[in-house]
Amino acid sequence: MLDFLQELWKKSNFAAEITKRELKLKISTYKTTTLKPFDMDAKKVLEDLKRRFPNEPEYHQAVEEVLGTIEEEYNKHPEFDKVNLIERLCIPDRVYQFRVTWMDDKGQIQTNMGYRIQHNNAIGPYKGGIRFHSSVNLGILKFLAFEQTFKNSLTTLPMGGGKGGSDFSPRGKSNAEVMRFCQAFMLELGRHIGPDIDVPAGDIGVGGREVGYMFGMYKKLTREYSGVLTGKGLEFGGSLIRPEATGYGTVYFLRAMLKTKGDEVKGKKVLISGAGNVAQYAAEKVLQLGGIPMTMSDSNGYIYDPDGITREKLDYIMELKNVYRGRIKEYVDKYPTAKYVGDGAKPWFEKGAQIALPCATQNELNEEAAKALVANGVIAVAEGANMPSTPGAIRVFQEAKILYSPGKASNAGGVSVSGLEMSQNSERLSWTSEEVDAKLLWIMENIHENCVKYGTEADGYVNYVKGANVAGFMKVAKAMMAQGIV
Ligand code: NDP
Ligand code: 2IT
Repeated sequence: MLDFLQELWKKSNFAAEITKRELKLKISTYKTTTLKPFDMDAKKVLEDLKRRFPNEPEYHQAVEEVLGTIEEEYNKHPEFDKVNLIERLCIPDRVYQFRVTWMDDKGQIQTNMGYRIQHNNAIGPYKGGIRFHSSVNLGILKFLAFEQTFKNSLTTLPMGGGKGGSDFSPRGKSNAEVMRFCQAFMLELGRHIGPDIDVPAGDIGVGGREVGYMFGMYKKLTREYSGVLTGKGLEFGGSLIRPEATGYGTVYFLRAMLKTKGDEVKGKKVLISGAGNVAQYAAEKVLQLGGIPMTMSDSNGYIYDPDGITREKLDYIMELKNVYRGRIKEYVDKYPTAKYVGDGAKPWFEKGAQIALPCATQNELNEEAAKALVANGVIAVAEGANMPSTPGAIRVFQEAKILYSPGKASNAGGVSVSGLEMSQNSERLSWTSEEVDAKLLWIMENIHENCVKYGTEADGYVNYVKGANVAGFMKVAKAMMAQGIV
């Protein structure tokens, strides 16, 4: 008995010794890093995420951009770190991953991967698009779901963040193949979503056609008619202005940025990338405001029209892309004074423009391209796509102190009108285009105001990245604090 007690005493002393040593180590670490207990160390959080989730570079990139700009604000709130809020915000609530099996037109069985990331639902049901593109993987969707959480928070509407998709590419597939794929995808996804749980919508490769097929299958599976998806057709619960919303919203945001300099869109030449949903309606709004779109692109290359892309020419592009599902290079067959540059070239090196609107995909505008834009006299860059500028490019824009807005602020118009579609579905009413457009404009100007509020630096330069991240973060953080550790 005595032996046993002696042993226990030794052990407890030994344990105390270890604790003392750990404590000393902790104190010396705090001394060297000047961190207080309950301060977030952004570098360490990022290193941990990289170790736990390797091979997801886009996810790391998106997290790094946010942590770098919210660290100061976060550390003013010791209560956040006490409950490890930062890891709970960076790591998705839940990830679904599944195989999608479908039959092609030749009767062969194809398999693709399907995913849905439910990132955070502190302020509303998970909400975010579905992407169908051959490049889709888990890391890309995790970056998009993470970004979506902050973007949705900025909109003022009650929506959490999510994203999903598949490495299936609708390009070159028949309508019947696309339909069979969408049905097979929904067969799996359907059990994880719902109008008050998770509400998907479109993104790259997913437009009205795909949303319609997925909605049809969800309805069949659940025997329920609900607003489970947004971006639906007007005949079955879709909202007016949803197709236009992302592009229009981007240009409303651009206009608000230019206004801070006493400037306007009128008369400005604009380089646009992409030729899909966002790019088309960004070009339309630029034209309406008296600007001149000069370029559009797809993943094979871009067209440059020295005479500008007029309304008539944009109508041709819309028909080419939306009806015939053609390629942008066909533009020069119709308008031979324009040029086409292939081999995946980007439009950023063209001279003579004052504005750039990247509206295609992530990391499509690198440091070299940013330097060319600044050198060629571009005064404003508004992102229509998600994370199109690389970190090096963002540095170039901010060091040159030109107007630059990150996608989570300037492309939030799309998800905003999705939120308005959810409201209309809930009240079983449809609003007019004028009503929806006015609300969209108000939301975009409100996001701009918040960016100015949280992002204005000592010399008056507005760091829109910081503004958007801090404003988006604070709302989600406060909601998470109020809801306890769940
Ligand atoms: P679409 O599928 O309608 O159009 C995408 C366009 O970008 C196409 O021209 C496509 O060319 C091009 N593109 C896609 N991938 C690449 C690539 N890897 N390299 C170069 N070009 C590429 O998609 P959206 O217009 O809807 O989306 C564009 C961007 O906007 C995405 O970043 C998306 O996340 C973002 N976004 C979309 C919203 C929406 O409501 N739709 C809302 C907010 C943001 P190709 O035909 O060759 O693939
Ligand atoms: O990136 C985005 O904000 C979208 N693809 C739109 C999401 C939505 O739910 O409308």
